Amino acid sequence: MKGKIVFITGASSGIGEGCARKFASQGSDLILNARNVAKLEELKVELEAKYGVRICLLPFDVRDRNAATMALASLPEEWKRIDVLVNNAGLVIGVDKEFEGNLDEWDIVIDTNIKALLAMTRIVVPGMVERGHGHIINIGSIAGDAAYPGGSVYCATKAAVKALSDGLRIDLVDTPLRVTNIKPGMVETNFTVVRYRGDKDAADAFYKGIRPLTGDDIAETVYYAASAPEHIQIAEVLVMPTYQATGTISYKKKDC
Ligand code: 8X3
Repeated sequence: MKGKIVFITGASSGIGEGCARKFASQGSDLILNARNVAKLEELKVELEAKYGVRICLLPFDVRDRNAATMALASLPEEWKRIDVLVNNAGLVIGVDKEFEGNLDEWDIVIDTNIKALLAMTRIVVPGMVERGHGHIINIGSIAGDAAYPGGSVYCATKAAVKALSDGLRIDLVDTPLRVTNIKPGMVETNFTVVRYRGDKDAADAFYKGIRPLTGDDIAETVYYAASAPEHIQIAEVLVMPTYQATGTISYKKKDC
């Protein structure tokens, strides 16, 4: 992966940040996107100094299609040759029942998890097809496999990520491009704090009694898929902590 250009959305924290660290440690050059410019700049300074890689920052809200188009178009030619697109930006707000939740919050979730992922794919993949080279790695979720209580809309968006990944793989079947859907189970990141609308105690309680995965753990799987030999397409990976069995069944120890 040395010298490859890897574009990561939502790179300022969690799985996205983990991916930035992992790919940089293996010598890849990075295009990092997120809204938090200060965090991106910090990451750029740290990873460039540590690994001697080049990092280009593209701060924009992935939901803003025009900003995304303009940002990508503004890249210098050498940076436009993206080898790997990691569609990571995603979120959930609230744990409401489908008939009780806030439609404006659900707009944000649907626009980010589905429409922005689709837009990034639409913007980046034509160049990959033209160059005959590229890998699209979507961060789906175990939530896309089956709905669970309080997760209706989020689960629907991640089921959509699976369908978009499978559909893209079909549409690219006569090309050397690869498409991967990584489906994490319980991962402890700021994601859960946002899910509980900033209630850190509720987020901590969610992981009590089980050792969740970290963003770095998922980054290992993303890297595994990206670095597999060209003739191997890791289509889908479900990654859970030990002691988790499904989206709703996990074993939580009482005293830890
Ligand atoms: C997040 C994983 O288990 O909260 O995609 O659905 S889970």
